[in-house]
Amino acid sequence: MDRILVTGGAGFIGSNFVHHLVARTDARITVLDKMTYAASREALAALPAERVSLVVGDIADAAVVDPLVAAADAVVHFAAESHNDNSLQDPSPFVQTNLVGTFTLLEAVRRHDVRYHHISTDEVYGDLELDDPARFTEATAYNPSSPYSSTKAGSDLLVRAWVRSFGVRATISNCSNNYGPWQHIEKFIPRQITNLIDGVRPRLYGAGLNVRDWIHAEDHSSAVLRILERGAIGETYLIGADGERNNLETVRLILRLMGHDENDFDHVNDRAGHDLRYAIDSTKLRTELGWAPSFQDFEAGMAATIDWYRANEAWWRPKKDAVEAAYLAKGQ
Ligand code: NAD
Ligand code: TDX
Repeated sequence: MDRILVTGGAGFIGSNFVHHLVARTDARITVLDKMTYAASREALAALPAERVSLVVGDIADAAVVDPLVAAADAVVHFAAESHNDNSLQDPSPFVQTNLVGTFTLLEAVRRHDVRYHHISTDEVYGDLELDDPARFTEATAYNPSSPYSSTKAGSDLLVRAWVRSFGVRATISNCSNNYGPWQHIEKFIPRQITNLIDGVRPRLYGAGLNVRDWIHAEDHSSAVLRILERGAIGETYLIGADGERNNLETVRLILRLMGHDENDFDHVNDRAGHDLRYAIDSTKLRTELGWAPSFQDFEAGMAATIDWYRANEAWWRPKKDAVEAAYLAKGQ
């Protein structure tokens, strides 16, 4: 695979994956990104121009997508509207990008017989009870809760249909919650870190007992590359690093690492339809493809992430007021 098209490569995880490809392969990479509010050119700025080029365009625009797919050996599809809270305010761009955009890419890879990897989320499986010992596996039934997760679930089902009906050479991965550098400050962990830098108390939805299964974005990238290189066509792989903890524990860890009392946070309005718990069983990926995560010390990963947000205030500062104003208007 000499030429790889990465959609959403200017976003949080997509940009991490582009860095990963540059470091671990000889591929030339084209990023196709609409440069929405969630994208950053800065995340790609350090990369060599002879290896990485950026095309600004919409994955739902077939005229843009078709020649880029025709020129690629593989497509890795990260582009999405990615934030649950935004999907509750206005589902429309989620339907357009996550469903129509994926459909547009699938039609192009079908036309040109190009290998395709589809990035998805564990949220397609809905949620688990807090006291349920089970974790999600590749056999868990789809049961999404939000406009975001239902459009991601729909996009996965389109991929499965294009594999079965048209013989598209695709794989799918469903990953748990990512953290690390370049994550938009609308998301839970960077929102609390940047609040504390601003002297504002962290804000926990509801009681804070909801469990998320955290993985470092770098481990997500290494798993995706492994699946791209060795995954079996038509298969789904769950990606997770055994990182379950509830939001209350995560907020307390951030407070402690940033030198505050662990109780210096506020409970705010809960999210509508808030999923209780996500948990990934990644046995298939580990045993069949020999993948293992590198970042297993969540506290060390969090400390490095805090350092990164402290050092990169110029990147997030211009976004902060608008993000907080939108949350405060909802009592969050
Ligand atoms: P992000 O919001 O940080 O980045 C999304 C990128 O997609 C942005 O650069 C944006 O400009 C681009 N984009 C949006 N609409 C587009 C369009 N119509 N055409 C072209 N580009 C468009 O998201 P992220 O957190 O990096 O997530 C990337 C992918 O990983 C998504 O598919 C998401 O569902 C999936 N995922 C995310 C997580 C997580 O914890 N963040 C976990 C599992 C899976
Ligand atoms: O201020 C907050 N306070 C709070 O308690 C915010 C922004 C969130 N939360 C809670 C809600 C969730 O239980 O923290 C948890 C994590 O919230 P998000 O960062 O919004 O992530 P989540 O909704 O779990 O979805 C994420 O993981 C799966 C990504 O945004 C998705 O793109 C991915 O598919």
